[in-house]
Amino acid sequence: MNKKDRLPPGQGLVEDFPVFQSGDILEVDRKKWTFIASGLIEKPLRATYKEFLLLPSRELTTDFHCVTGWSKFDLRWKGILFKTIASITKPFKEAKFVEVIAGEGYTTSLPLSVLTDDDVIFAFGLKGKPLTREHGFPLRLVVPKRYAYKSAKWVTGVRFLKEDRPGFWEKRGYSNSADPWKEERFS
Ligand SMILES: Nc1nc2c(c(=O)[nH]1)N[C@H]1C(S)=C(S)[C@@H](COP(=O)(O)O)O[C@H]1N2
Ligand SMILES: [Mo]
Repeated sequence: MNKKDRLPPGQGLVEDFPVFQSGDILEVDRKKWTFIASGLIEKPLRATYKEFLLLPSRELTTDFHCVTGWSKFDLRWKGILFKTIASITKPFKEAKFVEVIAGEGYTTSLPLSVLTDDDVIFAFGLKGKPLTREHGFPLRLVVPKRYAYKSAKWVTGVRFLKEDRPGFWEKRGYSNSADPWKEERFS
């Protein structure tokens, strides 16, 4: 695909990788950090940083689109596919949505069917290096097909739910479906 076709409507390409969040850049101690998967799943999961890194990992190169209008191409992430977490935790049939829990009260939510796409990853590495603090160390979600407020930084866990629980920006007037190709910016 050529560069123009890869840019969703109303977006502008940037060369640097901006840092954006609602509050402060968090400083997370990886020795104290745990990842917790809970809710409507057969096998709840609790993993330390070391344990999380031992799960089967993948590298993926994807594009990133912020709702404020910038897009960044070809970010090379390393991490654990959401699909892998789903196969380990075995969501019940009733689990239709997932609330992603991040530091300092930031949450976002997505349908389980969106998260099990092949390009959705819990990233702990970027461009061959460990993820930096400002981009979400120790772990962030990356959902390339949605505006980046769905790509939560400083993730601590996921909750599998029957009904949707709109997150931080979704409650503040931003689109819950957040598809950049349909320019779903606001609700
Ligand atoms: N925890 C947390 N994650 C977050 C946000 C936030 O405010 N808090 N902002 C989102 C938004 S709006 C964007 S554009 C991306 C920015 O990611 P970056 O700083 O790695 O570029 O993070 C997303 N993830
Ligand atoms: Mo954003």
